[in-house]
Amino acid sequence: MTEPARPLPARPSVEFGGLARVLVMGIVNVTPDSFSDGGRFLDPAAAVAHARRLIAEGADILDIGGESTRPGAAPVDEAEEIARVVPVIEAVRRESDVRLSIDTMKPAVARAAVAAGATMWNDVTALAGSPDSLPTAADLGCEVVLMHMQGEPRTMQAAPRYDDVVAEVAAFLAARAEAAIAAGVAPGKIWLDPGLGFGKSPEHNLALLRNLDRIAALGFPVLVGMSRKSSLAHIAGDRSREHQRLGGSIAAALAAAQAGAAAVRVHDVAETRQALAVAAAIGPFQRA
Ligand code: HH2
Repeated sequence: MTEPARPLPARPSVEFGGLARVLVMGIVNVTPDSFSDGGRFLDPAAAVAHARRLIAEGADILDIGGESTRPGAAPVDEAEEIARVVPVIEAVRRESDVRLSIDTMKPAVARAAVAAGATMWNDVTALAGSPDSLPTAADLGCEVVLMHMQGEPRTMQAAPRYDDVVAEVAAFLAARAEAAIAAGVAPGKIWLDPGLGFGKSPEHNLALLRNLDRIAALGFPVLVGMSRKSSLAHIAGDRSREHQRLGGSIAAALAAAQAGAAAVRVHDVAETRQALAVAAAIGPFQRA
């Protein structure tokens, strides 16, 4: 006999034992060339429809980007990047109060995005991309994600090298948090991100995931993004394409949550939320 269909709660709770829920940041790439979904959401209407879908799937934050950071990606000029992201941010803001993050290296783009309704600046250069980045972040008063990258997007995957990847990434992030605070960013607005895949081999990414507690111990919420990245195929020893890496992406998200991440940055929101909910129900995450 089949059970009668019961409506599921729109957003299954994963709060167990008073532990904070791991937030899910959904990715909206308004680009022609992002590594896994480039070109799919370059049209603003398609990007807004995608944002709507991720919100319905339970995204806590949307990360909207107008420039790909994949190895070898072509740089985008400021006006073009603003023209890509601002209409999408405005349209989403008009219909939802979901938290919006702008994924950009450029202070002028961050400023335009915040004016349009974003409240978080996700910067893969950790506010070191321009001399204006730190003062702009302080002036905007928004949350900031400081991410570690070795090298620059064009060449970062050529030959990443560290003596001790975990210690070096942690020291860099601590120094950038200090620089942000010295520039006037409120400590409570700062997030850190180890930057998986940004000048990191698969082994470097694994070491960072295994030792994420050392980054969480710096005292700021940690964001982790491993979704669909090529390391997953290397680690699994398969030839999967980006959209075939959901299993690996979820495994990495669960490991990050277990190690104390405050949020995971993912393409597949519904599936990640489901995995986090089930894992948390089985055994609460050990939180730092
Ligand atoms: N990864 C990407 C882009 N931005 N930001 C943070 N904080 N952490 C990450 O791991 C991260 C990021 C790469 O993913 P995606 O946006 O899908 O690709 P692309 O840069 O090609 O647009």
